Amino acid sequence: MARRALITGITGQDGSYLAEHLLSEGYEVWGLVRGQANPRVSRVRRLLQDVQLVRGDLLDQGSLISAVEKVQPDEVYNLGAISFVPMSWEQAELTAEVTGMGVLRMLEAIRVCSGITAARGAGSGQIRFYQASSSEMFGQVRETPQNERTPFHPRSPYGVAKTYGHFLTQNYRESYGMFAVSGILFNHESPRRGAEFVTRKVSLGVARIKLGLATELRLGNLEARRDWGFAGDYARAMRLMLQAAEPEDYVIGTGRTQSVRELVEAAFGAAGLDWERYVVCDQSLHRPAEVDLLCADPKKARTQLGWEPTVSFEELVAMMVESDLTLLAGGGDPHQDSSWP
Ligand code: NAP
Ligand code: G4F
Repeated sequence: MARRALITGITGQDGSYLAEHLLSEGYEVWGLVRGQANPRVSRVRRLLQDVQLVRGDLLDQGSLISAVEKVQPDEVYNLGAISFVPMSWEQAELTAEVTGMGVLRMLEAIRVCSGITAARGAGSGQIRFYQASSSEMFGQVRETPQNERTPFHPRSPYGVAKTYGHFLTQNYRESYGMFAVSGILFNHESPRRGAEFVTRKVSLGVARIKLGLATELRLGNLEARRDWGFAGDYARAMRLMLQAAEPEDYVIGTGRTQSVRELVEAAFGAAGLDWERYVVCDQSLHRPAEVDLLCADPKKARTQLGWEPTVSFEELVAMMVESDLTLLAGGGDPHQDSSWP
């Protein structure tokens, strides 16, 4: 019988790639969607016709219990979150509730629906749980590159909320014997990335300038460094973690790091433009506390899961610029659901 997966965050970038991957692996895939008439659901319906939808919200414990009862999943992937770091300063409490407490509610839904207690434990045939942890937890990094043993020092309310979810996942594994794991994922991008994140902001900015739709691109800190990979590669890693013999946490990244300045140079270069003529540094886009440098050590994932990234930084940037040039040249609107390639 096909394995059944429940994905929270199905309307987001990662939810779409994970759903496609699981469908290709023969899974029956269910996506949790929130809201009375969530406009982003049409994306899922258009792109992922075989995904079944169930209503629920990470803010609502009862809805998660109902969703788990209805779907009876073998695997739950908790990707739902407020994921944009700057928003976590503006709405810190909501971020804590969704990105942090949402993990507790999802784990509790699984525990209650499975009849797990500390005395009885999880046993075999249990629901396997994946938590979308983040390299933002490393924050002000204590060592480079960062691996599974690097201490955390989060620098934003988002990073703090993710750190809570991370330790809680570990705690449910230790307290109840649940197969609960965290993927500590470094930044991953794609043509489906939200327009507010820097890679997509840059690829859209380049496309607008190239097509004569804009004359400048305003950015914040150009010196921050990130380990950027392709989202499709990272979706494969999520599934692999839930197929492992033992529940363990893994760092997922490329092992390379680039500055925002290098990203900008590569993206404008891909369109034959000189970035220095168009980029304007805007102090108001700097963050109250910055994560200066992220660089993964993905050795454990490589040796234990056989996971490797397949798309280089240069290929990723070129893919995003090309996609946005095609989108905007065809009159597409990046904020419309129909824009997803
Ligand atoms: P994304 O595109 O921003 O998607 C976030 C998803 O969370 C959306 O589907 C959103 O659904 C859902 N969501 C928000 N509030 C919710 C709520 N109250 N209840 C249920 N769902 C809710 O993020 P992403 O890039 O795909 O990232 C997926 C996960 O990985 C997130 O947890 C993120 O923090 C984490 N992560 C991402 C990266 C990265 O580089 N992309 C790296 C490390 C970790 P709506 O349509 O309802 O808003
Ligand atoms: O693209 P970003 O907004 O991503 P950030 O903050 O690294 O977070 C992303 O990756 C995390 C994993 O490490 C995820 F957990 C999280 O959910 C999200 O997906 O910013 C990247 C860097 C920052 O240092 C920021 O200061 O780019 C810098 N930056 C410079 N100018 C900018 C801008 N970021 C944005 N969004 N917009 C700018 O104009």
